Amino acid sequence: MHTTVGIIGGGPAGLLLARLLHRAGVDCLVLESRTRAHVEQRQRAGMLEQGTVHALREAGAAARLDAEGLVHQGIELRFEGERHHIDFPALTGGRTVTIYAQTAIVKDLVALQLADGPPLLFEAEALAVERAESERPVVRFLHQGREQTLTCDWVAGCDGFHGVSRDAFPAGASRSYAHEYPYSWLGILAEVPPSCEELIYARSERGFALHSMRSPAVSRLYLQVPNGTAPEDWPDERIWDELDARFAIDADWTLKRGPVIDKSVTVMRAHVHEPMRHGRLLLAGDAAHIVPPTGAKGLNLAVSDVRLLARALTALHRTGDPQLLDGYSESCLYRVWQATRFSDDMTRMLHTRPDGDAFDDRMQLTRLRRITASRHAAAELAANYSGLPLSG
Ligand code: RFL
Ligand code: PHB
Repeated sequence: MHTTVGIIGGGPAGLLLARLLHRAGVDCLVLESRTRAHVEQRQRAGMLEQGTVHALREAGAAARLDAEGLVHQGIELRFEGERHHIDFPALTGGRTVTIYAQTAIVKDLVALQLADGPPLLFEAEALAVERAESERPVVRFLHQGREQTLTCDWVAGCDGFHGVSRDAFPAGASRSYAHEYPYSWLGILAEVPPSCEELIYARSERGFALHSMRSPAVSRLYLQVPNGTAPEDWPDERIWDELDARFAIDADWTLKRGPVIDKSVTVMRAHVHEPMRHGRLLLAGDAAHIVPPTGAKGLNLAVSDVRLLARALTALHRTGDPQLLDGYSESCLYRVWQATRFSDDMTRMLHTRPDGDAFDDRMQLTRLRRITASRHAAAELAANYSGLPLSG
């Protein structure tokens, strides 16, 4: 088997890259280790920057997003019994964000790809990328019980944090920066209309809570919990009581309760792998970097990586000019580090540390007060949250 660009991973990064390359006339093939049902149901992100929406439109994959996506004008910060609206359009010169589930993006992209290509193989697990330094890198993979090889001109490692692409970087050719936070998120999906119009980021002495949504009928909520927490430790009643306590404000407001249809725990970590290219192997999305979800950046970074990668591979294919590809890693990493910094700031400002003291509490509140009191500080948050421009 041979293809121009072998794509490992059929998550948002791999699927969108395949779509963009296919439309530009660049031959490619996607290997996804899991089943279609699994990738379409994995509960994850929901907040899209304007640039992400634009990229999905450019890829011809935004028909349902345009019909069903919920456009938000900002977020709400809650602390000390008060609510504060951060108005994105007013602070950023008109930018907004859109709520649309990652599961829906994946379903839309899978449907397009199965309808008119490029090829997408489910239950095809990449085992290793070999000869990345050569002109003809090879992906060894397991499909239908047989080990097979895919020879490529280029390999795109879009196989997420637990994938195998990163392993093809020889020791000494790369460096990883990692941080694990001393808390996790318990996330639930509930069949109940959201109790708010915009996302609520709440800081309380009991810990962080986030109210998000998936549609006018489905709410998505998160609670900060200790590392090592099992979802079974939290019966539904306990979750709703704790959310009530953390979202409590002095004004009249109630959190609507409903049937919980999904419950899971996510560890909070940051991880950046540098560089994002080794020879003819290029990493994109979670395969190269993970940020804590408090800044809602992971999916958006995956999309901005593949926009740059599709552009670079298309330029090479059309004109033979490798300049964009040579600059790929550096162009991505500026934005990756800025998003990591922003996500880290949001995380530290809103979560209580298990070993925190009264001074830490005051510093968090002082940071929050600065944002709600200063237009300049609020504009900094709004610009980062709604998305930095693609380059620089
Ligand atoms: P994915 O989605 O992990 O996809 C990688 C794919 O590769 C496959 N794979 C392999 N395939 C073949 N061979 C192998 N050896 C393979 N190994 C793995 C996997 O099965 C999978 O299908 O990575 P990708 O495409 O880079 O996309 C990244 C995003 O999924 C991720 O960054 C976001 O979900 C992060 N995130 C959020 N991002 C946002 O921008 N906004 C948000 O609001 C947001 N909220 C979140 C989040 C992530 C969360 N969790 C669960 C970590 C909320 C949560 C709770
Ligand atoms: C989500 O809707 O899942 C979501 C939204 C914002 C975040 C994290 C997760 O910061």
